[in-house]
Formats: sequence, C-alpha cells, structure tokens
Amino acid sequence: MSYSIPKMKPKPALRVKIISMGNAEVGKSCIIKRYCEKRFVNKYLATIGIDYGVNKVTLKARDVKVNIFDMAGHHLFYEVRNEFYKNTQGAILVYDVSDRGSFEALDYWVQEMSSEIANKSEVDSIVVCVCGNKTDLRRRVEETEGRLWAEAHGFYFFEMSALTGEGVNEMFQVLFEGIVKTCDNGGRREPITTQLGYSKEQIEAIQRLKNARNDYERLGLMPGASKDDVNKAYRRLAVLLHPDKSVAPGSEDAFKLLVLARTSLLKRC
Ligand SMILES: Nc1nc2c(ncn2[C@@H]2O[C@H](COP(=O)(O)OP(=O)(O)OP(=O)(O)O)[C@@H](O)[C@H]2O)c(=O)[nH]1
Ligand SMILES: [Mg+2]
Repeated sequence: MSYSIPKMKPKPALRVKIISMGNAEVGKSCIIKRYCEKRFVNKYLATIGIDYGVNKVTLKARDVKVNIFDMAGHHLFYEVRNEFYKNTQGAILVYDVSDRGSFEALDYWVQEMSSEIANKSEVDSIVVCVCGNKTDLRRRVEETEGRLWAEAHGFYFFEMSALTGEGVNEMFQVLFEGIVKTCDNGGRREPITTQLGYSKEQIEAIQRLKNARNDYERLGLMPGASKDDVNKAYRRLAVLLHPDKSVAPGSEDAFKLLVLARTSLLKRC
C-alpha cells in the first residue's frame, strides 16, 4: 500500500504597506534608495509629496510584496501626505543624528500619524522602526537618547548611515519580520524587548550636567540658590547617578561634574 504525503500548502503572499516619516532632509529617501537600489545620492532632491515604489522580499519561505510610500517631510506637503497614513503596517520614523531639531520633532510625527489614522488600535498595530540616520556625521544626539525615546514608545530603534549603508539592511529585516509576525498575530504588535536598564530621568540628568552653561543650571537651580538648595539638589542627583548604582552611559563623568559643581557653588553661598 502506498501513502501519499499531503503537501503543505504555501502561505499566500502578503501585501504590506510601509511609510516613511520625519523632517525634511533627514535622509528618508536615501535610506529607501540604499535598501532597494544599493546606492547613495549625495545631492538633495526633495521628495515632492509622495514617492511610491514596490519591493519583493521572501521571509521564512513567504513572499511579501512591500509597497513603499516615501513621504515628503516638508510641512508644505502636509495636505498631500495626510491621505497616505491609513492602512499602513509599517513605518520608518527617521531623524538625523547631527540635527537635534529633527530628533525633537519625532513627537510631532507620531502625533500627525495618530491624528490622521484616528483609530487607536490601527495606530497600535503599526510596526515602527525609529532610525537615527547620518552616523557618519558629527552627532548631536546620543545613541542612548534615541533608544530611550523609541523604546518608551514601543518602537524598534536603529542607527544607520545611508551614505555608508551601515545598519540599513538590518533595520528593514527587523521591520519586515515584525510586520509578518503582527499580521500572523491578527494585527497585534509584539512587545519589543527593551535593552535599557536605566531611566529617561537619568539620561536627562546626564545630558544637563554635560551641556549646561553654568553650575546652577547643572544642578537644576536658579542663580543665587541657598546652600541648602545646593545640597538638596546634589543629593537628589547623586542618588540618581552614583556610578555604583547607575548603568546609564556617561554616569561616571556626570557624577564628577556634579561633585565639582556642588563644590564651586558652595564656595559662593
Ligand atoms: N552624510 C550623510 N548624508 C546623508 C545621509 N543620508 C542622506 N544624506 C543626505 O541628506 C540629504 C537629504 O536626503 P533625502 O533622503 O533626500 O532626505 P528626505 O528625508 O527624503 O527629505 P524630504 O524628501 O525633503 O523629506 C541629501 O543631500 C543626502 O545626500 C547619510 O547617511 N549621511
Ligand atoms: Mg525624500
């Protein structure tokens, strides 16, 4: 007697839509071009409204047809852009690590997306990769700040350079895998595993100690603060940043700055 082994039915091809978001000139089109065409264009050619492209990928023997809607970041194109947010499964949300303003604008982009889609469960099902681009340039945003922002929103985080190509393919791979998993999961996005063992408060304190213009600002005090205020502020920050307890990068240097700032302020009180 012979048995025929039933063949596994291949899963049907998936069609997905991804969008790009982020300020003008952060490199959205270059990241997409680097991935799809393996090349880099140095000259800035602003996207006018929307650019559309299709790409096919195979993930775990499953064909995926990816429709890419590359959006213009300039506010002039808001009216064109806003129609393209709906029915999206994935997004790349890009900032330029050499331009702090583009990092600070990330909240705006999440807000624009959420208000255009309106339906909260649809927004929550979108797999988002936050991309800190242009790592080949002098940075104004630390990697940990980007990661902290992304993970606090439940988004993946990558740094990359469309110019050198570093980090681009890895990001798209995670984005597509995340989308396929979410589709197989009935539209429920998998929670991401956070890699940080420290808080936003710690990072903010480290940044302030590093970047403040004077010692009062370093301790978060107004000029002319009393001895008591200085000691209170010192104790609060020392608990937050003590190198024996804090694993946040930069804690050690920040702690030294804190001690110096307290010493010099107490001399003035
Ligand atoms: N040094 C460096 N320059 C980059 C990188 N990625 C993009 N650029 C440059 O940044 C400029 C803007 O890139 P685009 O990809 O057109 O920016 P965009 O975000 O699509 O801009 P809009 O379409 O206006 O929203 C171009 O001059 C690129 O050559 C990078 O990784 N490193
Ligand atoms: Mg563009």
